[in-house]
Amino acid sequence: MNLELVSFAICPFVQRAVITLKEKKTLYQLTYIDLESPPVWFNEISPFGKVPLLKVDGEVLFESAIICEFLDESFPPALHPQEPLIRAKHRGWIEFGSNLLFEQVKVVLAKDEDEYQMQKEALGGSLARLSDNFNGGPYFSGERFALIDAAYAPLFMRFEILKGFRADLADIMPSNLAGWSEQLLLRQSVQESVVDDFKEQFVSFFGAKGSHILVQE
Ligand SMILES: N[C@@H](CCC(=O)N[C@@H](CS)C(=O)NCC(=O)O)C(=O)O
Repeated sequence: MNLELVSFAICPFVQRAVITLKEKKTLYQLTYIDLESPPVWFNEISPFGKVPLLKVDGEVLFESAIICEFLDESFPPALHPQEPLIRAKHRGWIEFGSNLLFEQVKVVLAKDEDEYQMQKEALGGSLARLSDNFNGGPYFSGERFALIDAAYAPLFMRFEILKGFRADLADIMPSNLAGWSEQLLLRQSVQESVVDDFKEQFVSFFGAKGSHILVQE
């Protein structure tokens, strides 16, 4: 199978697919595009105009959750739980994780302190809800790394970077999630899932958009 993942270097949804590919030790090609000025070919094949896309022998898949499930069904080891009820619950919490990523971006994009505090509170509320439903450790469902772990690692990686700019963010990270984050960020597939200068690219991208917390005044 010929796999080509269409990527934007700092996209957390792309990162989920990269982690999954690395867990599977599958060969793939990465094609980076500039999302601010996407090439014509990309707009022609991306139904929502979003990354990631996975080209499979020329066929196009879109949406990170669908891409990750396709990879999981196509290459061993299986990462999604086998039991339908548990798998359905994981799918729900993966979707919750997508929402958390959007809430995290709102924190980053806040233009002033008031907006930052408001968005931080919203993100904190969602993290608290996740925390109440996290009975795992070291990973979401215990000892085995699952697809849901690949879905949450990008959130925690960005959270660590942001904490370097605003230490007060640590206050909204519940301790059980902090332990989960630590485990995920130690994992090889996660560490190798981003470009070497990820932090610089992340800070520069959102800094240019006027991020209150990233731009040193
Ligand atoms: N629901 C999508 C979200 C993907 C997404 O929002 N990608 C962003 C980059 S991180 C994007 O391509 N944005 C371009 C746009 O919205 O025009 C998924 O899970 O794949």
